[in-house]
Amino acid sequence: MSKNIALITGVTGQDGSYLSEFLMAKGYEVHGIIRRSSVDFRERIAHLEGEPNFHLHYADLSDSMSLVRLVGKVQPTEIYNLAAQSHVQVSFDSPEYTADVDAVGVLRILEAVRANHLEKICKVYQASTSELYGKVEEVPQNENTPFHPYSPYAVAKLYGFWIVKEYREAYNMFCCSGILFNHESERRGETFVTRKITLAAACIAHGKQDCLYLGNLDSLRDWGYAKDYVECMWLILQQDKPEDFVIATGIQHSVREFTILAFKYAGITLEFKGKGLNEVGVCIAGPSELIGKELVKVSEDFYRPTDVVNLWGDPTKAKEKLGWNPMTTSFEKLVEIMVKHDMAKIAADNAAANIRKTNLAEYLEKGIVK
Ligand code: NAP
Ligand code: F7E
Repeated sequence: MSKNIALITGVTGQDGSYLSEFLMAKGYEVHGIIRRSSVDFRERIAHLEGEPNFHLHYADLSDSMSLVRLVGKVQPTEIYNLAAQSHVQVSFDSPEYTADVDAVGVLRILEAVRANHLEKICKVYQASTSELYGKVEEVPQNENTPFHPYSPYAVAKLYGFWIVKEYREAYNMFCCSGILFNHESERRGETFVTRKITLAAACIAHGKQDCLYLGNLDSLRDWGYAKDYVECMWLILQQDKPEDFVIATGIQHSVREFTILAFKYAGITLEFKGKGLNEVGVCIAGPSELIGKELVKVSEDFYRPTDVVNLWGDPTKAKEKLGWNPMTTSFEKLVEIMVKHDMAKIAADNAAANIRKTNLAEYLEKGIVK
C-alpha cells in the first residue's frame, strides 16, 4: 500500500499543530511549511520536531515558486491549506496582504498541484470560514445559506472558496472547503477574543492584571474545540466525492457569556452593568481584594468597521455524511480547559519569575552580578 503523505500549510498555527498530531497518530508522513522569522514561533509544534515522520520546510503562500518546488519534492497525497492571515480585525489594517495570502495563496496551492501533474493523486483541503456568511442572511447557517462577507478577510476567503470549487469542476480535482465556525483551544492565538479572555481571567485571579478591555460584548459565536475540528478536515478528504461541509456545534453564545463563564472558572463571579461603551463587569464574589472592582470594561479600540455579530452553524450534513459528533467537547468544557491551562501557565510564569528574582538576589549578594 502506498504511504499517506500530508503537506500542511499553517503548521505552526493552532489548527496545524493539532492536525499534525492527528495525522501522525494515523501513520501519515507529515510535512509542514514554515516561514523564516527573527524569533521562534514554533512552540505549538516543538514537541513534534525530531519525530521521524515529521518534516519542516521553508516556503511562503505569497511565493509561488517555493510552493511549486515543495509540492514537487514532497509529492503529497493530501494538502491541508491552513495558512492564512487569520485575524479579522488585522485584515482591516492589512487588506492587500490578507488578499494576497488568503485569496491568491489558495490559487497558488492549486496551481502547484497542477504544475506537478498531481491532480489525480493529491487531494486538497481548504480552510474556509463561517466569516463567509458575514452579515448573515439566515440563522442558523448551512451549506446553502447565501454568503455576505463583511471584512477584507472574509472577502479574501470567499475567493479561496470559489477558486477551489472552480478547480474541482474545471479540472476534476479532489479539492474541498471546510466552512469551519470559530474553534478555540488552549493553543489559540492570544489576540482572539476567547484566549484574550481566559488569559486575562487567569492574570487577574493571580493579581497580575487589573482590568480586561473588550469590544462588542453582544457578538454571538458558535464556538467549538479545535482538537475536535481537525478530525473533520481529514474526514472531508476521505469521502468518495469532493464536497464542502459546514463544521459547527449548533450552539451559540455571546462574548459576554464567554467572559462570565471564564471568570467563574478562575474563581471570580462577574455581574455586568450599564450599556454600550459604559458597560462594565463588576466582581461580586471571589477573592476579597477584588470584590466591587470593575474587572471588565469596553473599549472602542476593539470595535471593527463592520462586525459579524450572529454566527450560528448547522452541522447536520457533517453529522450525517461524515458521522462526526459536534458535541464531543461542550462549550462549558472548552472554557474550563482554556481557563485551567491559563491559570497553570500564569502560576508557572510567576514561579519562574520568583526563581529568577531569588537567583538575582543571590548573585548580587555574592557580587557575581553588578
Ligand atoms: P493561526 O493560528 O493564526 O495560524 C495561521 C498559520 O498560517 C500560521 O502557521 C502562520 O504561520 C501561517 N501563515 C500565515 N501567513 C502565511 C504565509 N504567507 N505563508 C505561509 N504560512 C503563513 O490560524 P488557525 O486558527 O490555526 O486557523 C487555521 C486556518 O483556518 C486559517 O486559514 C484560518 O483563516 C482558518 N479558520 C480558522 C478558524 C478558527 O476559528 N480558528 C475558523 C475558520 C477558519 P506563522 O506562525 O509563521 O505566522
Ligand atoms: O472575534 C468580538 C469581535 O477575533 C470574535 C478567526 O479564527 O473565527 C475567528 O474570527 C468576536 C467578534 O474571532 C473583542 O468583534 C469583542 O465579533 O475572536 P475573534 P473572529 O473575528 O470571529 C473565524 C471563524 C475565522 O475564520 C477567523 O480566522 O468577538 N470581540 N471584543 C473581540 N474580538 C477580539 N479579537 N478582541 C476583543 O477584544
